[in-house]
Amino acid sequence: MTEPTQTAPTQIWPADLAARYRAAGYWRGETFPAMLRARAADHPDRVAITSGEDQLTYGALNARARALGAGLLALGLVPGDRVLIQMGNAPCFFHAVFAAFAAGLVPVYALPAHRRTEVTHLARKAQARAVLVQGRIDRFDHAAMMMGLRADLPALAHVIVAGAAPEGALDMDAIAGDPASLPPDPDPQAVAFCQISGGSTGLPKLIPRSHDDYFYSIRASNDICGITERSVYLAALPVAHNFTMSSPGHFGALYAGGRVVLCAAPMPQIAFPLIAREGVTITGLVPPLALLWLDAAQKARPDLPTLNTLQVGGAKFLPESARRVAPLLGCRLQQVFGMAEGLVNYTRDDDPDEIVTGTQGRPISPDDEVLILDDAGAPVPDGQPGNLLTRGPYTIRAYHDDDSANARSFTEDGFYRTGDIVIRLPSGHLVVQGRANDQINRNGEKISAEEVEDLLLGHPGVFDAVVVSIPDARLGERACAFIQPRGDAPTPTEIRKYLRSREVAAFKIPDEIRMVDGFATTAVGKISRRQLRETLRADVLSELDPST
Ligand code: OOB
Repeated sequence: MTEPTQTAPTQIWPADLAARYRAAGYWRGETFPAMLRARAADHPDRVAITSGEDQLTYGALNARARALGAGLLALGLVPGDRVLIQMGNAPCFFHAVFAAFAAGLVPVYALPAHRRTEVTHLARKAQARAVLVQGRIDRFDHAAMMMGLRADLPALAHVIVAGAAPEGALDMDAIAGDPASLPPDPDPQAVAFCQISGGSTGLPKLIPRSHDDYFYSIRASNDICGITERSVYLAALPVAHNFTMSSPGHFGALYAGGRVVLCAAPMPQIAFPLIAREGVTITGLVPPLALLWLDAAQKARPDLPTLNTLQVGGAKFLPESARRVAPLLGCRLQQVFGMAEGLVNYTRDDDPDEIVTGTQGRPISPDDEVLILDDAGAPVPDGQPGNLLTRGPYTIRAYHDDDSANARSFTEDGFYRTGDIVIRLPSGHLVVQGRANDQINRNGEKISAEEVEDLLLGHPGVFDAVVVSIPDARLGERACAFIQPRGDAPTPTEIRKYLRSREVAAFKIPDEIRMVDGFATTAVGKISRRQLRETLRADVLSELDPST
């Protein structure tokens, strides 16, 4: 197996734009290790993170991060090395991430739902030298999974486990070194960490984010969302997701000297009492969860006097649901339309109600350049749907080590093709209409139709497969796989079992599996998969609603 290039991830903006972003005060030279050190020096005894009965102060978080960071270097890791981090909403995530920052290591975030296929891909692509993993998340044994994939990852020197470490792995709690051995703070333009893309083709891509660009998005998000040292942010969605991390998320709360409350599961019966007990002021949800919260609130009005803002994002929140937020939860709704690649849009506190319920907000920065283009690349007027392209002071210019994705996803002058179809209103607010490409947004989790088709084709009984998104009242969208069998048709149960055996994230297993005799072809026998997906999707839609 050939390994990819050994080069470390970078993120480079053209010099003239970089100079402009610096002159405008967006890029201020802040870095993650310096930020936590400063907060710990300013208010060491203030609680930074609450998790169940555990309270972690800024001072304790900084001290543990520095000792662990020094211990990681003592293991032979060197600044610039990538470390894959797969942890849930637990204090160990913050220890691991800030330890990596202190040591100049570059975290690459995997989501808890990721399994062998995704984790191997990410670790290989990043050339990760260590993984830091929570032993178990929701009863799944991540430590065992990591031990099992070591053989596939020659660059991986250490598996470090928070919780019970299996034989051959290191116990994260037992790792400590002398903070005097930590390196100087990194270059603020250097890559702080890699986020991962939702993507519409293949496995997730690595998104290198610099200290400078990320801190700008955090600071500006804090301003827009009114985050101060009195704010209490409930991390209900996974902490490694960009929404939960920086919009304004837990990093925003820590930046402001506020408090982060970790929620083990985002169900209303767990979250409502936690909000009341901890005085939570703001939290963020994907639409399906927001619907659960709204229905729960309708049944038993919760008393959540401290909750100012419920953010909803990651997928489209329909106006009908959006209008229920203020009356039922007694707080303001904020819509958030963002992407791990950069651009984040928010509705603002002083926006009229119909803008808050009917749009997905407007960009953070006056220097977020937004283009809405037709398929031929010509600008479309406000009010008309078009493809959203963007560039700006916190939107990446390239994925890590992926020439073909970069050629597809970025224009020559550095605009990122988001793949989203949006309408821009004269006020600058964006209304998301859907996706231009074949991505399924299931519960806020992004699924590449192509990736699942590819997995299905690996089954000996599958001759061809097409995966489409279907609107779903609960999930927003669900995945439907059409399968043309080879020989005896496998049953949907067999197909699901097969996909599980391929060790992919469970959210990628299609919700619906239909067997078909064959797929339409054109006169010359060619089929555009894109068109095929559209046709099949239209068939299902007309079945669901014969009037269309
Ligand atoms: C967030 O980030 P990703 O990288 O998981 O997904 C980005 C994609 C967008 O391109 C869009 O297709 C969809 O998710 N999306 C929305 C949306 N927010 C994201 N579609 C409709 N309405 C919305 N409000 O999902 C993300 C990152 C930072 C903040 C918030 C969400």
